[in-house]
Amino acid sequence: MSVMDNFRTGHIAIVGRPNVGKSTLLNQLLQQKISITSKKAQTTRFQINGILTESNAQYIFIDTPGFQTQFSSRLNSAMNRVVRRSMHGVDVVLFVIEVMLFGERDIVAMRELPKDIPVILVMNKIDLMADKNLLLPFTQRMSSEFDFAAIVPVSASQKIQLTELLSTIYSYLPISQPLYSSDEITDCSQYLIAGEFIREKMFRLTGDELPYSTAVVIDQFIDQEKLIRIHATIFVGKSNQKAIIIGKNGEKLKQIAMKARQEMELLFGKKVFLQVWVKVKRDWVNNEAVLKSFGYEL
Ligand SMILES: Nc1nc2c(ncn2[C@@H]2O[C@H](COP(=O)(O)OP(=O)(O)OP(=O)(O)O)[C@@H](O)[C@H]2O)c(=O)[nH]1
Ligand SMILES: [Mg+2]
Repeated sequence: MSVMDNFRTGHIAIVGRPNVGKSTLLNQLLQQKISITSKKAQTTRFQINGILTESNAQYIFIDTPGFQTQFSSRLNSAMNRVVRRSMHGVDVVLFVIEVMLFGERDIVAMRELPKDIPVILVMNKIDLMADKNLLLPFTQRMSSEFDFAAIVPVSASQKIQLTELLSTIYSYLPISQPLYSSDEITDCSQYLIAGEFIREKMFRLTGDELPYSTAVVIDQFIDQEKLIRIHATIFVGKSNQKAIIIGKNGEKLKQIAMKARQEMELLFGKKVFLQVWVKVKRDWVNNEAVLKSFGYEL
């Protein structure tokens, strides 16, 4: 019997309420940034797939938007549909929470968990725990909340216990040949990732001034031999938000575009020429036509 006969491959959905560190976990497991992260809740909007291939297994991770419980725009309902759909047909679900913080919004997200697929509880951000003695009672409490297949405390950002998490996931993966070649990191389009990288830089460089209601549309994506040409438009809800993004003498927008371009070049392995515009589109989070143009199924 060869090694390949024992090879395991499976799909793993990463779910949980906003801001628990799902995307950070994905990036750290892959050791490559493909999913955007921020201090703000509701950062991830689309399903982002990341592929990790090791000598004995291929893990296909599905990062999802944080499960929305607080606001009820059409965008939020569309994001929740993305989460629900992502759990269909996977081999394992990672339900991520912040250690010691298990609240109403986690409970609402937990109700969505499948009963017929192994669910691993990932208690993230253990680096923030002052008193490690509290871990055991918290773990015991969590094991009474749901029939978890396993419970693993980790710190995604500090890379604590990620190897343990991987070997726990491994034990639930089916024996199967890899579906992707070992150098593939994501099957998401560069088009989608380019838009996400711009959105992340916008979050980071505008601080708290900018509300959640911004979106990025890629108008043009031309992949040439040595260069990718990208034209993008940032949509905001109000004209004062447009001013915040553009900044004094256009400096802020220049910074956003420069930083996004640098990360794209790193991931795409090519030079990128990026031009970004800002436009006002009122209440787009409830606009069916706009949401459809962003690729949501309504
Ligand atoms: N201290 C600490 N912070 C973390 C850890 N993991 C993630 N974070 C931080 O938590 C915040 C949210 O992280 P994200 O990865 O964007 O969270 P998310 O669950 O993907 O959020 P949504 O996409 O909005 O649902 C960021 O500021 C991260 O730096 C961790 O292990 N320890
Ligand atoms: Mg995220």
